[in-house]
Amino acid sequence: MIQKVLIANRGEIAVRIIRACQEMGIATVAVYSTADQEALHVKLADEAVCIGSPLSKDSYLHIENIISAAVLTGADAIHPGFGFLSENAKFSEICNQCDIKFIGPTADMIRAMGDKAKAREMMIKANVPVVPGSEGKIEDVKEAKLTACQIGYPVMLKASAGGGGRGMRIVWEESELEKAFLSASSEAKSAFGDGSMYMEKYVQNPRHIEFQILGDAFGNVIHLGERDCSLQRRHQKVIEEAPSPFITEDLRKRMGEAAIKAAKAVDYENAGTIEFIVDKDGNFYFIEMNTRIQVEHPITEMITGVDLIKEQLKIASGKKLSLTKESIKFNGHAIECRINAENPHKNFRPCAGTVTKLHLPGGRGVRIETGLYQGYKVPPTYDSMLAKVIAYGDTREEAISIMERALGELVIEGLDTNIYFQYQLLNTKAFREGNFDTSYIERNLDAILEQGVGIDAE
Ligand code: MV4
Repeated sequence: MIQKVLIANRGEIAVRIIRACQEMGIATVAVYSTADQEALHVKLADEAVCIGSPLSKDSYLHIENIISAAVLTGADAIHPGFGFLSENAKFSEICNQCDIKFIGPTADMIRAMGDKAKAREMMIKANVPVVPGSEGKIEDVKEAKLTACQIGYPVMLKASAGGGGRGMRIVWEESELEKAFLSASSEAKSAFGDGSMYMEKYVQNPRHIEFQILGDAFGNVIHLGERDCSLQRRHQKVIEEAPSPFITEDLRKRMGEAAIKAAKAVDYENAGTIEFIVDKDGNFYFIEMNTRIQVEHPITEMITGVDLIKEQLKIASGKKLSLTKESIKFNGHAIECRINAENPHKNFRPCAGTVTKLHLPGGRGVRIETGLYQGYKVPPTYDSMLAKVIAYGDTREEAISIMERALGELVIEGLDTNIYFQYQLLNTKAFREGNFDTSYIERNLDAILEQGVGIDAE
């Protein structure tokens, strides 16, 4: 059993993990950079260790410093949260070599799924639908041309080591292919140290639907339904919801089965996410698997009543999943709005500064995940996400009205935020009708920014 967890992260996710540990009677160790001395996670943890200077590479990405902090405090497990070292196979390996349990999948699993071409190959073998494309990696321009010819244009070139939108190129016709292949590959080589590429048919304006899964050390795998993450801007999710307003009960069943098949095929352990894209005709395709807890995990928690962080801790301590397919009941509808320190009217330019005034909403159906408090100084060094507002209602309509009400109560002064932008997005006809895809925000940015609140909703 795990007795003390070091949280190798910061911000709201560090706070979220500390809270789960406290409820389970597990001691907590926060780590922090010198920019985070006053951060909430440092105040809430039982112990805190400074691991370096503000730049992530000198602190939250500094493996030796984090392991030293764990050894020094006698932590027997490390929770990596998301981002930073959460999908770093080397880190997972080193933790376990030091007899510190990494709360997540094995290094081999992280490595396999981190290689997107390999993941795709494994899914093909497991009979999980993937986008038509190359079997594995594409070695050169000649092979790229041949493959594109077979699947037909437009195609998408993707870096095996990429993911989350990095190292991708859309290619509309053969004349563009050579240049795109060479530039994407060299970009990937310098960004990830791996220039290998694969190819898929380009699916235009897809929905992004992901399934939450949990697997234990005994080969049991369950899914906890889907999240619709189609509302994004530049590969940053803006609003997520569960269940998806787009997919039918039949599609949900088939996608859920495919997600379980995917996780079982790789013998997955701990929490993970199977990402699919879904085209306008309802065809779905595996694109990536994320081997971490995700930012948007609370919406799944709201509709299932499952505490995913506690499940991660139980799985990591070798317990059998107590949840079964039959025991998981889906209820109601949850929406998450990410609140960022940014100015939507200045190309979403991020900002830093002191929170001079703060009022967090509450009441029925409202959940807030944040590391903010009044007087806290938001450093300029890290991600701009300040808080997540999660609304839960019996129906999608109720969840939306609870979210609108909650955003109206939320006050964050001293920084630019996207609170009003979220309000405007929530009030678009497309959102109200559940009729949007992954390029909706970029295509309609001006209209969204002009959208009033409440009045033009329908
Ligand atoms: C695609 C695609 C269309 N066709 N693959 C972007 C991030 C990475 N996870 C995969 N992505 C995409 N892959 C094919 N074959 C469109 C996207 C895509 C996207 C996917 C999910 C969520 C938002 C997106 C925004 C733009 C492009």
